Amino acid sequence: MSNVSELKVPDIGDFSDVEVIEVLVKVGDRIKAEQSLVTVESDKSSMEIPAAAGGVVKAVKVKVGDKVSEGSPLVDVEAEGEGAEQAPAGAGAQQAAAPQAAAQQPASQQAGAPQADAGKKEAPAAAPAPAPQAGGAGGEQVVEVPDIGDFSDVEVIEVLIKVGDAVKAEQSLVTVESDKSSMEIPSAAAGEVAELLVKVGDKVSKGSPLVKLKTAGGAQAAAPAQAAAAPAPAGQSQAAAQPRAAESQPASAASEPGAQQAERQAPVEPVPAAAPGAGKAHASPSVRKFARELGVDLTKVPATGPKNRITPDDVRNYIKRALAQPGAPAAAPAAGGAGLDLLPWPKVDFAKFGEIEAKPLSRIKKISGANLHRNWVMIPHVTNNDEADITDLEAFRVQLNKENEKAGIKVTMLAFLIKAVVAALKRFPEFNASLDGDSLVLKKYYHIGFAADTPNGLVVPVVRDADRKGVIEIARETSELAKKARDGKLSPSDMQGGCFSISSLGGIGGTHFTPIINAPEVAILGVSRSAYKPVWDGKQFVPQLTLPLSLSYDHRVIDGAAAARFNAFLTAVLADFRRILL
Ligand code: CAO
Repeated sequence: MSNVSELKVPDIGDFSDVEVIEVLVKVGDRIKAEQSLVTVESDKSSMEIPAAAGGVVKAVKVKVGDKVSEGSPLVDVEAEGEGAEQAPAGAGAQQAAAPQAAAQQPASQQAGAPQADAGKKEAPAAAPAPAPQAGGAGGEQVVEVPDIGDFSDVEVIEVLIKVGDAVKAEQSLVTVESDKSSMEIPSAAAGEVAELLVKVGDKVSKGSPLVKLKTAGGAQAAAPAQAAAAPAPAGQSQAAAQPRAAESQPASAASEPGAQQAERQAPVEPVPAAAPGAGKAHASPSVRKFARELGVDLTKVPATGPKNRITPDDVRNYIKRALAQPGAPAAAPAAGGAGLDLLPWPKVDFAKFGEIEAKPLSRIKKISGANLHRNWVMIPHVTNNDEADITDLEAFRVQLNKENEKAGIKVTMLAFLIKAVVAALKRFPEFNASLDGDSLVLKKYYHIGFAADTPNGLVVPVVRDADRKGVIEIARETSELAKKARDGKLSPSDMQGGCFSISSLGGIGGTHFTPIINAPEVAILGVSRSAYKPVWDGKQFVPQLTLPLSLSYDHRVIDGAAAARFNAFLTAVLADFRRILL
């Protein structure tokens, strides 16, 4: 008899709302109890979540980029016959419990709790066992591995500091790794590194000494220049050893969606956290983060570390090699002549000419700016301008809105444009594609992004599966997403997976403009303000409501003729929406 159970994320302490970086099973897979289902990662650790029961995977309920917490559904499995496996802990499949201690504890530890069972234990001495020896006058302090539950005898895979470094409280000292997860151990105190007490390959457990620090007065006496690394107050020093739940993203995600997006996912980010196969690369969280910041796909980086692990140097060397290749955008002129041998940016003392105010760029602006810059420099853009006759469509839209007034849903031109773009993408599939080296990845799904102007900068929420939605549903969704964008509440998944973007400035003004392609997409449609124009119909001038369309395309992928055809098709659909049915 068929017996399908839902396997969920088990109790993993405070380690909540963490991102899925890899899904390790697919529908049809035959899995065993304890087999890893997904890998999750916070900024300081990663872990695999094991199955509580074995069977055949019937449905996978998460995807890369999703955030999960305890109780989040992961997969449905169908138990097979009498031999159906259960987790040793006997947990029902519904509870998906009992991940191996080695996998579970570090997560909860990382998440702010050496209290692996947060709430059950008192916040234990996450601080190193010996109380800081440093008094007000300073001294030396040995920082040890705090209580990290059953996560014992684990290998040090990275030492992140060296003798002489000024270390801040909470700064990561080493990365340790078990067979299922890795985590960084933070310092309980601030000071100068006097001696390293571990090296790569050592096994450590709770209480293992990691580093000897010169703290406070001692450090100052020895090296006054290090004063900036002021030791944390005692209370803070205690807290320091508690890896922090707060560092798992939700708070900042909520407040800085664009920045998150830019860091973690396309289109405004270089390499999604979900880069295909990235999770399969063997690397510590800090190396993953480093790679993400630089837009490096870890699956392409040759590993030289122990057990085939990717080290920070492997990432650096990969980038150096990539830059040295002929044609690399940032290659130095000497390395092949492809570099931009530009004059330095002009430095002007503006205050000499009048009153000024320096205002730092928002985080979203800084990150999206860097992405826009890369896209502008790396993609050979061409923009094809056209005009669509939307006289009838606008009349229809106004009529629809009158009819639906009570329902409170405003049908926007943007919603019609999304629908029309989907029809055009179906007709011209190379526009629904991304370049991957020498191949073109053609997408069979239709997720359309739209640029939204927010007080903090530009973000690009995505309407998923727009081909399967009607205009009214799309209008509702774009209005919800635009509101979330303005409120700074977009989640990373709201901005992922876009195939093609629309930038509509129609509500504001302008005649035409050159939108910048949202890499790795290959085209973007800019829409300006519609206006009545006199158009000759063969006998007379008639008024026509005309919508300016500016299609920027990646000329490496799309020829000028194809772009003109795409725009012509789009204008035909907008002029007579019945064409969408053809
Ligand atoms: N021509 C003329 N009027 C237009 C129009 C067009 N192409 N598109 C919209 N309008 C009008 C609408 O009819 C509406 O007027 P009423 O308030 O009188 O009904 C008004 O403009 C506002 O339109 P809307 O509520 O339908 O919003 P929208 O769909 O135009 O835009 C959104 C939504 C999220 C795209 C918009 O708020 C936004 O952020 N636009 C800026 C995008 C941007 O910054 N792009 C540049 C990126 S590159 O730097």
